[in-house]
Amino acid sequence: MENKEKRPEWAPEEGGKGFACRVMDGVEAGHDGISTYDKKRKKAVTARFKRPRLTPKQFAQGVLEGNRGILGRTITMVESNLPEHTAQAQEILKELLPHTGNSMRIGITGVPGVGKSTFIESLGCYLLEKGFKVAVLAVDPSSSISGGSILGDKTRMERLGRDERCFIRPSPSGGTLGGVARKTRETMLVCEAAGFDVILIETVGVGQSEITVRSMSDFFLLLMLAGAGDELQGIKKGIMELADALVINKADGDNKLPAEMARNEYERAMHYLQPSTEGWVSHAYTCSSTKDKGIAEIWHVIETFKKITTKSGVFEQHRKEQNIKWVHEMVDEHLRSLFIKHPEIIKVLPEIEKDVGDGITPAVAAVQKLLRIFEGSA
Ligand SMILES: Nc1nc2c(ncn2[C@@H]2O[C@H](COP(=O)(O)OP(=O)(O)OP(=O)(O)O)[C@@H](O)[C@H]2O)c(=O)[nH]1
Ligand SMILES: [Mg+2]
Repeated sequence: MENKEKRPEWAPEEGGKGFACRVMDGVEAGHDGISTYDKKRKKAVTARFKRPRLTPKQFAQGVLEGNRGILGRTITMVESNLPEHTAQAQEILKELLPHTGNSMRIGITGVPGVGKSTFIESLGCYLLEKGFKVAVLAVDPSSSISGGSILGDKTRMERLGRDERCFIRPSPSGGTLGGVARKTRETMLVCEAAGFDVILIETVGVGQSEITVRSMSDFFLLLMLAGAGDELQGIKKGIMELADALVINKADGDNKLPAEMARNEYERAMHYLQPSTEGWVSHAYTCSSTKDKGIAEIWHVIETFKKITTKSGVFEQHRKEQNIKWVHEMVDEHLRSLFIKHPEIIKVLPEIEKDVGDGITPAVAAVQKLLRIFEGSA
């Protein structure tokens, strides 16, 4: 830096060159946090505090020690789409993997407004009181558009959000459901390594996302409402068959009796369904998430489930199968993305689609042609 010395205005005239005080030009950056105009870049700049770069081992160490800042940074890396972040996240996960698997993973689904977030708040607070550490995650495939509905939930889950022993993470946004699922799964593993005992995963039950969340949870809970028909709730038999427990929420006030009646009805209907988990009979319950009623009973059901399935080996078997299925899903996702992004495919696909649509080319022939193009130049 050029050392331009200036005499300060208040220097005595007689001080001459030998005056001991010199004023130097300031550094042209907002190093004090106040933005300064950068002449070269022609814009205001604010110097940022640079966080020290950590190695994957240091990240893993921080997570294992329960450092929340590092936990957040690790999850941000897991959720990033930048190749260098993905590579680093994998390194960290490798370090963390031996410390994962010690939580109870609970998936919670139901139609919008059924009370999933409120239920999570109530159950979460109950678990904190019992001394558990709780992490709340979400899978919301629409969040790429809306920015993540659980963000609003953070204010809804007010009691939980305030507690140090609870960690709430909104749904990762962007990409396909497969991409969102991968990020949530890995986030779940990071949370386990950080010592969270219970992971609650919220997803809205109106599409594919509940099947995805089912495939990453040990216990799957379906929240329902009394009085609304099955069709109205968008609940298909298939979803009921995925559930390890069916809970009629909002069983309070005038709704208490209808909720009890709905419970009886569903209890009967469940006799005819395939059990979701081998050796476990799913039942229907009622609860009020706003009044914290029935929550302890549901936790007792979950604990009993864990005991029974651990004893029979189904618990471990499930997780193994889920991991293997996950590998297959990721391979599918990767191959599909290679295919869709292939320059030759991009070129020919619209025309082939048009021919299939117009009935000129049979679908099978179109697939064969596409695959030949893909394999030929892949
Ligand atoms: N009376 C009563 N109201 C409830 C209960 N649980 C939730 N609610 C209310 O139902 C509304 C929706 O609750 P949420 O928890 O946001 O529902 P959600 O299923 O998470 O909704 P989405 O995230 O939008 O899918 C809120 O106004 C809650 O206060 C309950 O047990 N009793
Ligand atoms: Mg919600």
